[in-house]
Amino acid sequence: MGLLVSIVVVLGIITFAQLIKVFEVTKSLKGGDDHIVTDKENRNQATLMFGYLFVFFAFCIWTYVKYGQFMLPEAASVHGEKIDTLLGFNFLIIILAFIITHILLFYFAFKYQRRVGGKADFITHNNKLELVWTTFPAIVLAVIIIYGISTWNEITRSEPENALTVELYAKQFDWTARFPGEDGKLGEANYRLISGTNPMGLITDNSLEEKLAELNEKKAELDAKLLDAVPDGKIAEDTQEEIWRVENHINKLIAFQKEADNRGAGYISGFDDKPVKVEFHLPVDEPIKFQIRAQDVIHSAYMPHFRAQMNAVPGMVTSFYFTPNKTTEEMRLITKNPEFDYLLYCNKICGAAHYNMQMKIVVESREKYEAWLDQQPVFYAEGLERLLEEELNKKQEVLASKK
Ligand SMILES: [Cu+2]
Repeated sequence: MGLLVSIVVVLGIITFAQLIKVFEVTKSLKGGDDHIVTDKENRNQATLMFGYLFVFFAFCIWTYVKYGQFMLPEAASVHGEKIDTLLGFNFLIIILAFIITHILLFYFAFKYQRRVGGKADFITHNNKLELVWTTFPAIVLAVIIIYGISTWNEITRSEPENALTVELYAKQFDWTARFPGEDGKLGEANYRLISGTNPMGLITDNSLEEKLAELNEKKAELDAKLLDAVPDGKIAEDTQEEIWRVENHINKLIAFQKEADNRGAGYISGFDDKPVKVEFHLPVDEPIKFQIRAQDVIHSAYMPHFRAQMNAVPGMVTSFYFTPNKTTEEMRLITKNPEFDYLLYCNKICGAAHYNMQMKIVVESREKYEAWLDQQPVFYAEGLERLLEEELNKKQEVLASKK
């Protein structure tokens, strides 16, 4: 079928070309020069061009009417209203410039259509024109930029007090949200602690121990391999390098433990942290501080309904604060869509399954939020009590030794 269609298309093109040839040959037989365009033909083209202006504008209005429904609904955060006003202001300027320039463009094409014997003005330079078309856009741009920067500063500079801190952790290809436990504090994290059971690299006393045990085991294996290898051979060389890498890793982890010993407190705030997948909840009308991290490549935490976006960069912690001011239920009424849900997306094309990086966000009352959080399992449940006890014993020992 595809082949048949292509054959028909090719034959059609050949027929059309042959027809044009026949047309040209008959014309040259009749005599007369068809290369001279008459005033009438020019007028027709110019009128069509001006007419196109109205068709084009009508098309623009039609696309807005038809697809305008896919624009984001009203903002669901306090600062979101400021962003929307800023965006509206920019749109106003852009649409005005669009209408004026297009009317001029097509009107001039019509007005200065070619006429037999017509002659163009010869202008090399015009200071007044230069001044107008430099100053005017400069002023408009300055207004846009100053308004934009001041809005951005208003949004990002006012770090709210007593904000609930939530971590958003990105990796190829999913999000994990982490909520603080009873202590209200998120535990520290470091990429050197990342393992199968600790994908976010949380630093807790037990995750340090587990990772150290894993690395020591690996080192023992490598040591044995080195003994078996031919001395000074390629395998020996590679194994030695690997051993140095593992030793370096072990030393870095021991440094973490020493740091804890020096300050006389272990890494305990991470025990009761609650990492959650697929969906997370937020209390309405309370400031939320997001701390954002990435494991592998640059991702971006994008929550369009709250007008929030911040890059997730490996090796650093970025943040964004906002206060959600409409619950999911309220937003369902506003959008008249009973299935409406807030979403967290990844907004950097970070790899093959980038489109999978999505999390549902439920905004609800403080009571419902707390009930939800209570049901989420803590990061290290079994060890929590034991390690807290050990911690207490250690502190007492330290106190006793000081005495
Ligand atoms: Cu991503």
